[in-house]
Amino acid sequence: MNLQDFRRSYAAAFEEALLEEFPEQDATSIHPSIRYSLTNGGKRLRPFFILALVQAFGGDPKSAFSLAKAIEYIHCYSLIHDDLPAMDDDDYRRGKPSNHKAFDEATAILAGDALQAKAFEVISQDTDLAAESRVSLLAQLAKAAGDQGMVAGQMKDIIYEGQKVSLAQLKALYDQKTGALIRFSLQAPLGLVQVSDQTKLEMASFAQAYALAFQIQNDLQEVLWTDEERGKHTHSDQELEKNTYPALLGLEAAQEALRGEIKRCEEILSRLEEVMDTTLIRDFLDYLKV
Ligand code: GRG
Repeated sequence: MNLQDFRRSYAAAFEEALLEEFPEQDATSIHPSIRYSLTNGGKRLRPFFILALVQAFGGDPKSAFSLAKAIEYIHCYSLIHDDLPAMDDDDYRRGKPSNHKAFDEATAILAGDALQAKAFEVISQDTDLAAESRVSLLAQLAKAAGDQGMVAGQMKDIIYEGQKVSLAQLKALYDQKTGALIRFSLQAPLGLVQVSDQTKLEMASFAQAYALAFQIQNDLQEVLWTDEERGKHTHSDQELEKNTYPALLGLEAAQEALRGEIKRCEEILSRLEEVMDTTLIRDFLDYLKV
């Protein structure tokens, strides 16, 4: 089965599950703001990595729904907060007004807060998972999202504005800001299926390469794509004097770096072919095209 067919077979059930935690309610509820950001066109990259990996290792993707929901809630919260005036100050996200523009700043802050809390709630309450699994997943998610992961990366991103950083510093920032959640999506589900330590190591390397490629691609799109293609105002990284791959290395070297990470991903998947069906995961490389 290819990724398109796999996504088609789980999309409706997953979307329903994602929204069921936030039923439509009266005007005093935070739910309309949360539903707005959950339904405005995200690719669902991270949750489908989780579902596809479980499938690839012979498990039932539905058994990982709570994990997949949790990572999308954290991702959605991070984008809502990232767009706020105090952060990247973006008026548009996915071609539509960002949450604080469609609602207001206080509501956007609360929507992000509630999404983050819900991520931990859904995992902790999934009684189909063993108690030890839940505790382990909660700890891994907290680490990926918090002061050692995504938040640490976001902090570095803010601190480095207007400063020239080294490539090593930029890589470390990306590994936390974008990498932590992607690495979680590719590593945490391995705890739900039977895999060897060697496979875990290979998947960790794949996750690292994929996450870096994903961020370099994002940097390149910022330079090469129009506002329409990106669904938001472009060139904001340059305006904010942010450090990016093209800013540090130049356009061609940044494109070369992206190709290098994609090649690394392909090589790892070739090695993994012996222990898993790599078809679905290989299809995720299509998202890395600029
Ligand atoms: C506010 C604590 C806090 C963190 C924000 C991830 C992040 C940290 C900010 C996003 C900045 C950004 C645009 C990074 C580039 C890579 C990235 C995360 C892109 C968006 O992810 P996609 O493409 O989003 O998976 P969709 O819209 O498909 O859900």
